[in-house]
Amino acid sequence: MTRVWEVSVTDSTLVPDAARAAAEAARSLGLDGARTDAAVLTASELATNMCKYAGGGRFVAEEAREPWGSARALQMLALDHGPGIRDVPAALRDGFSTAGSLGTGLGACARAADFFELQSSPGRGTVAVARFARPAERALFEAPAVAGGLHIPLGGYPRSGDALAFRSGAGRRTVMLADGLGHGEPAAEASDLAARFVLDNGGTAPEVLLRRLHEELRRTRGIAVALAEVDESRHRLTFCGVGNIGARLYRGGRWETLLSQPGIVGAFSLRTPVTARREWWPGDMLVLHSDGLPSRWRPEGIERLRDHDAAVVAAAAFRDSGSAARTPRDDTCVAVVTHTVRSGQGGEA
Ligand SMILES: [Mn+2]
Repeated sequence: MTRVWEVSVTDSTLVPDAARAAAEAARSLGLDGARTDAAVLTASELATNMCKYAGGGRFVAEEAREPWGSARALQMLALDHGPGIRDVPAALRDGFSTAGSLGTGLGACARAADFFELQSSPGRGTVAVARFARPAERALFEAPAVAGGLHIPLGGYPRSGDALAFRSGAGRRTVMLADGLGHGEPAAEASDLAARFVLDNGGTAPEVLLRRLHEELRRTRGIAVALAEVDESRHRLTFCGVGNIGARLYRGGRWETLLSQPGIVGAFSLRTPVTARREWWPGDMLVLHSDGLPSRWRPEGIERLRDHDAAVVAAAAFRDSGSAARTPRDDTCVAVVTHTVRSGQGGEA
């Protein structure tokens, strides 16, 4: 389920690998020839730019779902630790090319994709996210996603042991991030089972989901998991977690760490879930991450990006937590949920 095509684009000879990864991912999602061609063109441009202007970077293709729904799209991510782009709007105009900045072709990427967003922090690097959907579902993916994320499997392995699910039902919106114990196939089986269970059980409260996951996953290795529900009409966020998943809430202008209980879901006995309840207002943001993100990562500063697409925020968090020299020591997954009313659209900012 969480199939990931990752290419470390360290020099221009690897640009075709990124294009091939995009083509394989597009085919596995059932995109038609025209959308596949658009994805391949975009992958080539992004990979070429990373080589030319950032000394290389990481290209990742995976399936992404429409927030809280079931429509699926191809999501491609380019991430580098280069000097960054000072003027992003100018870089997206055709014909723009300056030494030390990104070159031509980004305007073409923005036109080819159903959704395209570039975020650059001078001195830290650049992330770009592009999504490609089936023709009938393109409209569902045109706006920046309010919920999204990314997977980076350990060592370029094609499946992630971490899994992510966003689901709505009965007026509830639930996000789950699961980290299967260890890595490789058995870890992926456990976390994928958890994601499917959450997708099949929309409208279930987090503490109930947690208990039911514990029974569902008995025959697996088990998972660390975080579950959160956002209820925008009641301005309420509910959270419960077991094991090592980072959970950071930006609420009312400051960051708070939401704590999980120790344990493994699916193994031994599960203690009574401890549920945290917080308010949830426009401008608030929740970040969940597996332990592939270094424990020293601090979210401060990421809140400035909360009007961006959720996967762009997740990618920027991953970028800023590491460097070109650092290779994660475990599967990494980062998920971001922002309030539907973005801080720039009124409400409290
Ligand atoms: Mn892990």
